[in-house]
Amino acid sequence: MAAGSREAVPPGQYVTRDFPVLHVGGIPRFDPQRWAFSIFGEVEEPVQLTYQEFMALPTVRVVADFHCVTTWSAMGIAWEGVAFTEVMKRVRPKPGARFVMLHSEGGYSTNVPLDVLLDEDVLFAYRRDGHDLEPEHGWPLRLVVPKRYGWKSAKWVRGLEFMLKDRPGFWEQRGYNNSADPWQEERYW
Ligand SMILES: Nc1nc2c(c(=O)[nH]1)N[C@H]1C(S)=C(S)[C@@H](COP(=O)(O)O)O[C@H]1N2
Ligand SMILES: [Mo]
Repeated sequence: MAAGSREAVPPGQYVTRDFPVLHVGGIPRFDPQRWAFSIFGEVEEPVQLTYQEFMALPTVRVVADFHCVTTWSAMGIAWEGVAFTEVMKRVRPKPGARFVMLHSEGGYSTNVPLDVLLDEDVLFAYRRDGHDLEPEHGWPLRLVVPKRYGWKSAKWVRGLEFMLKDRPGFWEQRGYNNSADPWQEERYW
């Protein structure tokens, strides 16, 4: 580390130089012909985007740290993809639909309040540090929510469900904290 540079990590985290792989289950196979991104639940009109349509959306680049609840932090990752706010331009949630469930290939899910997702650093990423995401890191598309622990950053994401009431996702049902702010050490219930 260069003299004078200090990386700020949340309490209880250590900095790792590499980017570990962490998930439950296998790595799904990607078929661009069958892949679709679905927006459903409490919306005025459900939306489906094909892979081509999703890839045609305007792109952003976000540099952010990534904190896993198992205590590793990967610093300064450069993500490229589509801003959550960009996707929101195509959705009309019903009044009061303030919660979102992210759905991934293979049944993984995680819940995040809509106001957290509307942060400008939240994106659907398909590139990292100048190359396409590797299959194990979520190719062809993953969510990235830098201000929450890593389990909210759903890999192989395929859909957004809008909800009137909050509902726990995969890890949230298994004792992980609903809010998951690393700076508050919101790890488990
Ligand atoms: N679909 C899916 N996404 C997932 C997970 C998972 O098990 N399945 N694990 C989460 C957890 S706990 C972390 S820390 C990050 C890890 O991302 P990485 O494997 O790219 O480092 O992915 C998150 N996204
Ligand atoms: Mo994690």
